[in-house]
Amino acid sequence: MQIDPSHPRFKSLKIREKLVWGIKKGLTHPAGLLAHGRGEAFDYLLGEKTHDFAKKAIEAAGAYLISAKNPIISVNGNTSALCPNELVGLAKLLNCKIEVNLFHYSKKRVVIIENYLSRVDSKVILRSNKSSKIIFPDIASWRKIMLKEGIASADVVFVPLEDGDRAEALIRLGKKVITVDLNPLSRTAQTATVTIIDNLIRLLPLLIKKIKKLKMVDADNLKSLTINYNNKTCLNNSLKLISDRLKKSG
Ligand code: PTJ
Repeated sequence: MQIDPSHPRFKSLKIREKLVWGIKKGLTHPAGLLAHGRGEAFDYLLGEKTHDFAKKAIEAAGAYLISAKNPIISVNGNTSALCPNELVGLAKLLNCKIEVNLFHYSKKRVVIIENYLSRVDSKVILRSNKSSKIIFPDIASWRKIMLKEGIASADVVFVPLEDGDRAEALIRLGKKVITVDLNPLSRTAQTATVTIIDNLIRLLPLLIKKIKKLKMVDADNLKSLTINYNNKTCLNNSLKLISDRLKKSG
């Protein structure tokens, strides 16, 4: 659909179109539109801005990712369609791999997403047909399939738009989980080590910029950024912001 750039919701409409395109190409699952709609609703309540609590989370996320021995980026049909260049850019910056891990699993869609991201840079894509798979039985969805050289052996997992079940399982396995979720009440948001409450599209360029800066910081200072970070405070601050905005408009 042709969208007039002067439309007041131009940006938001463009993003929707990208996901619709993602469905046509077989990257995104139709349920991805529902997930996106939920995200949009929370983004609206948050004023479609990157707030201080998100900036704090971005800093902690950067510190965890740089300090990690074996970080990994886990992507799904929404994130791959929305931000392919930024996800690959982040992987290159961190010298880590991207693993496709799907809720609505199909082998075909995994390969379509791997091929799509490989067009940006194939070196950072962990290919499912070249890595052995590990099944984590205590995850009640197809997200239980993980690659041995990827999520299974990672110490820090960056997993935007996650579902709560796997976030909990990854934490139980002793991994640090960094997620992106516009809904501060979701089980993922409440469970993760670091929850960035912001739109993936807005925050990825900020995370990349922050990591470039944090690369100059020594290990002790990176450690104190992670130790001093309080995810609960960030979640509470986001809820307070939503509540204040609602009160003001009432
Ligand atoms: O490609 P698949 O099969 O792995 O499926 C991916 C989806 C996203 C459909 C699947 O993981 C799913 O159903 O996710 P949920 O449980 O609906 O959770 C998605 C969360 O992401 C919701 O809490 C939304 O608020 C949030 N969200 C959606 N779009 C964005 C977002 N958060 C940040 N930025 C967004 N652009």
